[in-house]
Amino acid sequence: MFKRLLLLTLLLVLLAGTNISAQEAGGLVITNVWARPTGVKAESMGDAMATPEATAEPMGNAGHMGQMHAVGNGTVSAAYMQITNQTGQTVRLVSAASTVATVTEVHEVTMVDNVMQMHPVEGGIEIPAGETVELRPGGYHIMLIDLLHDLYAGEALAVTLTFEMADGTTQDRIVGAAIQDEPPSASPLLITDAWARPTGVRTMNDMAEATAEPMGGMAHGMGDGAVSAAYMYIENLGDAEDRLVAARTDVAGLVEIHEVNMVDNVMQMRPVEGGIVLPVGDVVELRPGGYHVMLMDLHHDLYVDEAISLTLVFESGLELTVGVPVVEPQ
Ligand SMILES: [Cu+2]
Repeated sequence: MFKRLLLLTLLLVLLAGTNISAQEAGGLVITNVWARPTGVKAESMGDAMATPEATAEPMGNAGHMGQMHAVGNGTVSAAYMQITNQTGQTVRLVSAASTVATVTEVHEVTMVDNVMQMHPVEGGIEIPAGETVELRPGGYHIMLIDLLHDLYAGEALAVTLTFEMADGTTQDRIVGAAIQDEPPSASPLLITDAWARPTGVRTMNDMAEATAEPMGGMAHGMGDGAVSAAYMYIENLGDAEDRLVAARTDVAGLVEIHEVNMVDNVMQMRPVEGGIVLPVGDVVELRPGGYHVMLMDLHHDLYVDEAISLTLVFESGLELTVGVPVVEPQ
């Protein structure tokens, strides 16, 4: 009886909620999000960002500078990505925010008198309908100024992007940036709209009692045993079928590719035999109540505004590491 209760509880947690996706909205497709580690800043950031001259001058006004040094450690990093606009109207990336940095700005690098400078983009980055804008080293980037802690390769951070739509309204999108030294390499598989469920009860009041204690120890017999799940879209742009067969992350002791199905009128979830098939040209959705990447035996709680690094392993041998923001189901 108790065991059944646990199972139901787990399912409730995993079924509740869904997230708005670019594909569903026909909206903004944001991919290949990554950010520089800070540990080897001097070597990897390049002249524009690593040298004292570069970071001291162009970054902003006096008030901004004052703010910079009040809280964090003065270290900077930058996040990059590709944004494809499928909304049918021109949009602008007008601002960004991240909990890892005291100040987050939308920047560009320009040459002024043969000197590279970076500065906030006036009016934001314009993304015409149907086009892709790339944020990359030496060009547009999300500047993370005065970090609250160092960024290490193999981890991830969450960035909230605010877009201004043609009608003047704004739309926020939360993305995860994988922290790594190099840009993601081109891949036939496109991962978008990844998110993971927060753990702990503080974000899900109605499930407080149900999720409070027993899930882990009982279910898996190790660690504090909290569970979560990650969801996303995977589009196969290649010319061969592939399969998502496994995944791994530092934050979980056990990661499995799961599906939910009905057995004798009872919802159950279980590992997907042979992995999730990714047909050529198709977009496969991992979502609550369906396919998901099950994160078990978490080493620590997952909180909103953070992100985890998740490596997806495919049958073809391809491995993709993505940043997955922790987001409350909507
Ligand atoms: Cu599961």
